[in-house]
Amino acid sequence: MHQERLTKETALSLQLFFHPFSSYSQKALIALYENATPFAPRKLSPDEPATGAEFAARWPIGRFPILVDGDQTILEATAVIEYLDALHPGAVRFVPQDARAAVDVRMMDRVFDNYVHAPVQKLVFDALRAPEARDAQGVAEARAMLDKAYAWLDERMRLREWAAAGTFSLADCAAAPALFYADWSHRIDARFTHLLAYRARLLARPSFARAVDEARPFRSYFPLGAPDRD
Ligand SMILES: N[C@@H](CCC(=O)N[C@@H](CS)C(=O)NCC(=O)O)C(=O)O
Repeated sequence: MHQERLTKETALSLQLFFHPFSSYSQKALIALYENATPFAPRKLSPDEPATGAEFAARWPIGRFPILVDGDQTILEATAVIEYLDALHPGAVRFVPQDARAAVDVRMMDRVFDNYVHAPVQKLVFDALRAPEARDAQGVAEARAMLDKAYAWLDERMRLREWAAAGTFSLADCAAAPALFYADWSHRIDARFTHLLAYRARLLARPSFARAVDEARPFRSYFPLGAPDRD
């Protein structure tokens, strides 16, 4: 009984500073939802200036999500998931114990962040700029990067259900929002059937489906137009 209360109190010490429509926030939310990990949602919104002020004090770089656990602040969605896996583990483990499998998972997490998520952000941030401040060359480079990433990932996913290690992992938490918004930003060509099927599997995963549903009210914020196919 005492142990149960302690476990609950420890878990409730978790706070996530995030926004539901933010792709990197969704990456962390997937991990929390997978294991039904209790946490206090600290939504960043103009209606919550105190939350914004606390977030700014904790992380001057200003990128979210961040996780707070007691006196620890964990920055970067990958580190948030690694932290949850190590210190608040649940039935779904995000980084395998096996060293080779763990490297594969971390490698694919980097692939999704660097070669899908980053170019998508470039396209989105560029679209939010005033027309005279836009960066045509940077946008063309981001689109070219996505084309290369889609082709590589399509082959990678030809015989795989999940991105790495034969099981749902950190890599899939990274992949889900990255591929979700990638298709909205630079459509994944229909010939990439394995990649599109993987994206559909991610969307069917209850943890990500929940994050997508919670973000629906904010779709009008998407500067490139939010399609209603998802
Ligand atoms: N490398 C960071 C990226 C986080 C990130 O770029 N978050 C976006 C939202 S998806 C953000 O904070 N945007 C606000 C801004 O750029 O001011 C991570 O992995 O968590």
